[in-house]
Amino acid sequence: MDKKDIQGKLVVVMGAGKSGVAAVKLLSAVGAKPVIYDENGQLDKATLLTKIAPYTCDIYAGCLPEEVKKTASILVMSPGIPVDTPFVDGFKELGIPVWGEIELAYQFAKGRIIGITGTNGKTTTTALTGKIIADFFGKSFVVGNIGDPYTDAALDTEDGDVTVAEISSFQLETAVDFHPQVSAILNITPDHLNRHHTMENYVACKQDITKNQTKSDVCVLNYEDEYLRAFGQQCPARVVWFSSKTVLKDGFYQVGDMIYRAVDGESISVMN
Ligand code: UMA
Repeated sequence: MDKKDIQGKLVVVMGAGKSGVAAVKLLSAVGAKPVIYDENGQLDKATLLTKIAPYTCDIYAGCLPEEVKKTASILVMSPGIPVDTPFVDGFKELGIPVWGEIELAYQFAKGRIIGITGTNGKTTTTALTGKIIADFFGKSFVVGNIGDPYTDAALDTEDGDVTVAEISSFQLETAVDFHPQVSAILNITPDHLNRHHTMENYVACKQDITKNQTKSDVCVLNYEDEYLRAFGQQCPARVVWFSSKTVLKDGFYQVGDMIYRAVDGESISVMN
């Protein structure tokens, strides 16, 4: 999105945690008019204002006035807040786009993205990938569920940069145009079912990291995961498999202490 398209527009940021604070700062920096809404009626507004300094905005705790809702251009959700609620439906019925904080960052970020999801191991994988990218390119941006909101870094990214983003299923629910050039789904086991209701929804959410990818992009998948092995057949991106158990004909696999790369059945050792 071009900054001029959002200048002066009222944006409701829902949630006053890390994501909400970073979203308000980005929106203020690009000239939008953010307001924060949090369902916690006991919210400490004074502390929140110190977190969003040097910017400032209206804060609504416990209730959002109808006139604010009606004049909003976008609703930006924090990841911890469910989206299948009458409150969020109300925005959708008014035709107001509902974005997650990741989508907001993506709209203003530059460069390429590696997006990493999965039930377990994504924080470690994101941190290690960020280190590899920083060693190779001289710098990297490591963001997302790992604890540093993408919106904090988005405006600092430039065309040649690589951002490594840990993306949770909550964040994928509200991604719209978010398009990583490389995605990875490490594994899928039952988790967060109170939020996603069924395993089917949760699996679909994880797979959605590829929804804007094409065959020019790459999706790294775990060959040992039954959901992912099936998804590999219909994945919109070019799949690169990895396995810690199976000697693959194509992909990366581990035998003993060694990691190998196989192409058309020909293997070379990559590293110990
Ligand atoms: N709130 C509401 N209504 C609700 C729930 C919460 O108004 O129904 C308000 C709370 O009062 C609070 C705010 O929302 O003020 C909290 O928002 P949040 O829960 O989205 O928390 P943030 O501090 O913004 O942190 C979020 C992620 N939290 C969750 O996904 C629950 C952090 O992931 C993430 O690091 C951070 O954004 C930066 O992007 C944490 C997490 O537990 C680590 N993630 C889960 C996981 O890893 O399993 C998915």
